[in-house]
Amino acid sequence: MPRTAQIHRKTGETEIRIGLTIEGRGTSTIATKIPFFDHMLTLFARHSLMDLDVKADGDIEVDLHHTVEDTGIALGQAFAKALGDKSGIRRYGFAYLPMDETLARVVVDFSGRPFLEYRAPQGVASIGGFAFQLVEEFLRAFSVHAGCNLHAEILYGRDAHHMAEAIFKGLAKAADAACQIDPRVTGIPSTKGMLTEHEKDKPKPATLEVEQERVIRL
Ligand SMILES: [Mn+2]
Repeated sequence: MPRTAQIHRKTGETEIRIGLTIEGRGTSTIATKIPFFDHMLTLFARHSLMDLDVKADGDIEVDLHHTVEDTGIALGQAFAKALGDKSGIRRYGFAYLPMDETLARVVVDFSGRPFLEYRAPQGVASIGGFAFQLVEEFLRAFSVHAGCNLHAEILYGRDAHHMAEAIFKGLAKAADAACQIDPRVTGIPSTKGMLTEHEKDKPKPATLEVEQERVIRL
């Protein structure tokens, strides 16, 4: 049975609808009103070979930040829901992703323990109005809500478009590998016996960070 999830998330700033099918073909319908972000999510679907529909209606007249972050939250929630208790998955995935002069490395563990380690050059130019910083905001929101440990690095690169694209494609390849069912895996691939987040195990820093972001928004 294909692993799928539908997410509908509505706040005063954004309304996001996501449909995700892990056993997909890489097809997508993406409409976020942010052309570069549509480009990134389209290629995420294409290279993860998952099917992805995203409709985001956000307050882009204020800034692109809310729409990008909230789409990251909703996509993370879609992964968490579609993966369920994660029985039989490979759990870990990684990719080196070249894009002309840029090389990105993305490593993911769907551990239930959210953590983002992000390393990219400072002061990277905006991409047609899309601040490069938004890539990190998206990844943080995704990792917190998917419950994954995510390491995303630009090993080297110069072009902002290539650096963003290499990260999204790398995330696609790493997530695809990690979400695959390995027939040799019996049950949940953890010696703890669980990979889903329990209330008492919720990492305080990540939770606080999200709450702080909400406050800053006000
Ligand atoms: Mn491109």
